[in-house]
Amino acid sequence: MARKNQTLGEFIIENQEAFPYSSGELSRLINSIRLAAKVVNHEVNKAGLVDITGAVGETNIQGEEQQKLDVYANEKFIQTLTNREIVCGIASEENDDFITIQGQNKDHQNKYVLLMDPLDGSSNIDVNVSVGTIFSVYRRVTPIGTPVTKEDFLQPGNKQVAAGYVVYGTSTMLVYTTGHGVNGFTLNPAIGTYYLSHPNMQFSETGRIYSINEGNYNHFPQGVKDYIKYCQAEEEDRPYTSRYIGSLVSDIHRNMIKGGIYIYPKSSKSSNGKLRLLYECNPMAFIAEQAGGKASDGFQRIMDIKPKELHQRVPFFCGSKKMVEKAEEFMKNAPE
Ligand code: AHM
Ligand code: MG
Repeated sequence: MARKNQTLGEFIIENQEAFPYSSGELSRLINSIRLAAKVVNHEVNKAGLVDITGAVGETNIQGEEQQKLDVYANEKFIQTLTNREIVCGIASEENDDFITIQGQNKDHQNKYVLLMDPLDGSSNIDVNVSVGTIFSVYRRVTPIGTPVTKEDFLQPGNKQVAAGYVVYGTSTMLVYTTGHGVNGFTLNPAIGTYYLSHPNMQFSETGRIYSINEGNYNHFPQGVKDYIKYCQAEEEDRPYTSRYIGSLVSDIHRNMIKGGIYIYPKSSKSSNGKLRLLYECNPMAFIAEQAGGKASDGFQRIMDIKPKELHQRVPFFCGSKKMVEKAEEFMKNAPE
């Protein structure tokens, strides 16, 4: 039972019982993510001190080379998970190929793979706008005891066993699901503890916010243009409000709390949109569905798409169920 103000540590232990066959690996995995997220959070919060700590490429006062934060976050997550021997492989938006983790005894005994976008929206850091980490966990499909293969990573989203995000915002929050609803934990930075602040998060069935980069309007498919016009029309509960941070985690997080839709469609400039199926869309889709929302590529369920490559991109419509369904209706009706 989720209780408000429970710490994340307490929550993980209590909820481990929800997995009767669990060996505790998944709990340890979430624990490691929470640890890495704290370290990254500390660094993200220092980003504004660039004149003091040194800019990217410079050497700081401790003689360390200053790194770009997305590279730093990537290394921290990989390091934390590798050292704890929890996963057998990691695929990251920052790396061309997946990483195999054989374990101390070189016996490939771990059963989960992790896919992540270590620091999404990182172009926002320079202007002090929220960024996030997105992660997704699958059980490997190849036999335990052998090295992971690409097949372990190229699973459809409906096979995810856990997914979540960390938003480094006005406060830092870890939001995740293991398929039993969505819970959000807020970090108390003074003592480094996450507390359950948002139990059982839910997308309202419909909402009044639409989030899309309208600067690309002229390049959008007709169905998306029509849906935008629908959002702007003077009717009962419309026009809707337009809100676009340009940081996926923050845009989805806000829409989940307030009710809304996020769209990154394909365009005449990018035939599959911008977002990555494995690192961004599938984990957000799992969270959205677990919160009563919906995620689609405009025509079909995101989590049913069989991935062909690690860095595959896909159009993304995600949010309050009725709003996504409405957008799909416009997509279906507009001949291309
Ligand atoms: P990134 O992975 O390179 O950071 O790009 C992903 C980000 C998302 O967070 C955001 O929703 C989107 O790109 C914004 O793109 P655009 O500036 O084209 O609207
Ligand atoms: Mg990204």
